[in-house]
Amino acid sequence: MLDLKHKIESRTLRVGVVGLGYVGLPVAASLADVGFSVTGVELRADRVALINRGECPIEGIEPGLSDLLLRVTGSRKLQASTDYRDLSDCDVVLIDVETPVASDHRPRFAALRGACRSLAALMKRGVLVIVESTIAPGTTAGLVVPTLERFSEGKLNRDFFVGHCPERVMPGKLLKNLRTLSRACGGSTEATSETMVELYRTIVDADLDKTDVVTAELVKTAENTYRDVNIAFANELAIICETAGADFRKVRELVNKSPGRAVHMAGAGVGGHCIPKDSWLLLYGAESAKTELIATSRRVNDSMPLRVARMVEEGVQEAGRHIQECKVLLLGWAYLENTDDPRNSPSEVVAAHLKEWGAEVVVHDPWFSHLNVDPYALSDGVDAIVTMVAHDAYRNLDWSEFKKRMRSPVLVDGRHMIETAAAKRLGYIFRAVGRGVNSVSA
Ligand code: SAJ
Repeated sequence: MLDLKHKIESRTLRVGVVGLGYVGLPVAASLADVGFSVTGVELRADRVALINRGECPIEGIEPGLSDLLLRVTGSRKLQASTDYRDLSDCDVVLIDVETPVASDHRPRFAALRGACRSLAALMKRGVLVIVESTIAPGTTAGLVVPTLERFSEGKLNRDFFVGHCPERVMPGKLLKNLRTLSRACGGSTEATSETMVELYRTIVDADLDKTDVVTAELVKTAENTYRDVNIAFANELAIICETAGADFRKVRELVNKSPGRAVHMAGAGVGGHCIPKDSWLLLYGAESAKTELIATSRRVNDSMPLRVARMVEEGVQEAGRHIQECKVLLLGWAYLENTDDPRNSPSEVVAAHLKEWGAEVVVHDPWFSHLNVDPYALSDGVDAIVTMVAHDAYRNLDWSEFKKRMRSPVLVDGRHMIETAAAKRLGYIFRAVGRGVNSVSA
């Protein structure tokens, strides 16, 4: 490990990064930018070609990433390849491949296993392999190490070392999060953790916390599980407010005045690439632990899109219609406000339920070019409008204009975008997450 520390100090360390996506590309480019020679291996030849031309294959607005990429590929400090053999001379290899969770809530580690197997066959003696992908607790010991030992015929902490440093990327803030968020540096030995801190110190301004591998595996999955459980509490409180005829937002505001309270925001569901899956990764890694809250929280959050679809069905019934003859407009397709990321979007689930019941569904979203049409024209003849995403662009809509154009005046608010009194004054049949049918607005 001393040798690696010297190479880090002198910037002669050769770094490999497997997987040049949201996680791998920013870290590869950042390490290259501080002077390391970095080889990125990516399965997709088209992405490799783009990157080597200094072009950024990541969609969306990522401040600083395109310029950084142009700089480090121009200086050839970063080179991309499809060939694992280009990693054979690397002293440290970061693994940044996808670790998805399937519909059975169990992780699919095929990409991780494949990366370890390909790397093991050619990695040099003494290499430090650091998994940055989010993994279930126990995956390093149960999958990464055995695969590396088996296909390298080497031994952990003798012929190679491993670490886990979970990523905390967020689309739109890839470089900012990388530089400003703390990282757990879980090493297979104390010296390994120290070396990891030395390496990440070259690109991270925040805390770098030495720890063991299992703790590092728990940190990322637990921090997102914490958020999911808190959102589930907010959603259940909203359901209680609906039946109690109260306004969740007012209850939340007054509860949060109490020290140490921070009730999250109830809504039409929980989407994205992290929160819905990390709870399942945590549970998968702790199968022997008898827990209930975490899985129940997932079910609560996953029930919210159906709850919103049922509000549409109730609303059109009140308007004297059957859902199967209705047309519904969803405002928002992204999983999160002011983003163009549709992964695991609650809107997709609401649309599926409504279509299953025979309704026609039209979608608007200013962040998707093919959905960024005139929302008022889109509302001609619809029977219900649903606010699914709290995009800033939806803050100043003309609800009276919508009402004029609709066939039936049903409005369902999934993200606290309209006051109850205003909706009723305009003559809407109104439903909202967290607000009873007769509740008074906050
Ligand atoms: N949501 C709610 N109520 C809330 C908060 C979120 O319903 O109070 C919903 C959102 O609408 C969205 C989903 O949950 O559909 C996820 O929202 P998010 O704000 O958690 O955004 P993510 O999925 O991008 O979460 C990421 C996570 N960061 C990483 O995994 C590195 C999370 O840990 C961060 O807290 C979050 O970004 C953030 O706010 O930065």
